[in-house]
Amino acid sequence: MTIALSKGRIYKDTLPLLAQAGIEPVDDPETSRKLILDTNHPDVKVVVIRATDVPTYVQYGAADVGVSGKDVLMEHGGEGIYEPLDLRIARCRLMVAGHPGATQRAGRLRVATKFVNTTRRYYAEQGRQVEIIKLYGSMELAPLVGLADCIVDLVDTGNTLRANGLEPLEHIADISSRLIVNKASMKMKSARVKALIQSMDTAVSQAA
Ligand code: PRT
Ligand code: MG
Repeated sequence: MTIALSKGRIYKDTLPLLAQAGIEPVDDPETSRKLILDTNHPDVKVVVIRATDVPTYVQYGAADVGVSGKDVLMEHGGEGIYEPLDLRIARCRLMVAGHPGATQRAGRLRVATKFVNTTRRYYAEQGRQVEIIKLYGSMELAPLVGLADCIVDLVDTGNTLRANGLEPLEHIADISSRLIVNKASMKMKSARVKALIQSMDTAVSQAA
């Protein structure tokens, strides 16, 4: 069984949940350059990849399971993937943010974001015409330099927005990380995958 994780907060917060399922990686991705980590089980490997790539690995069965933020799953679309468990980790909110009143002005809003699909869907539901500008990071800069009226980004403490004179304006979705499973693996490796889901579910309840 192969498990796809991303470095950083998801890896850190998933580790205790995997440990409860008896799975412990042998190497530390923060210090090792290995992309495939061995675990205490010879037949369980962990691949460490970019957060946005996790659903793709699971969709194509390159990993049987993975852990992915709901923001990333919404953007990916979820094709070929089951999402059986909310792990309740790496929680934050997806929000529209900008200078106070930024979204009030008439006409077509310019919105900078890396969440292009989700943003398009959000404004389509609102019936509002927007121009979406795709960025890959540092979205907070866009309203400061006049690149966009507002941004769609993840907000946790709000410190990043505040430090740049911006405010959260509209709530789009509550975000947490999900256990995701390849649809074929759910059938072909049913016993192993279901045992993992069960153990992690118990660990999540205990953490709550
Ligand atoms: O960093 P990289 O480009 O490799 O990928 P990534 O940014 O997708 O990965 P990572 O590890 O940064 O985030 C992984 C997942 O963590 C995201 O997909 C979210 O589901 C979740 N998560 C939870 C967050 C945050 N909280 C968060 N605060 N992801 C990012 N942030 C960023 C946010 O984009 C903003 O820049 O933190 C800043 C805001 O934080 P506050 O506390 O200042 O509001
Ligand atoms: Mg990041």
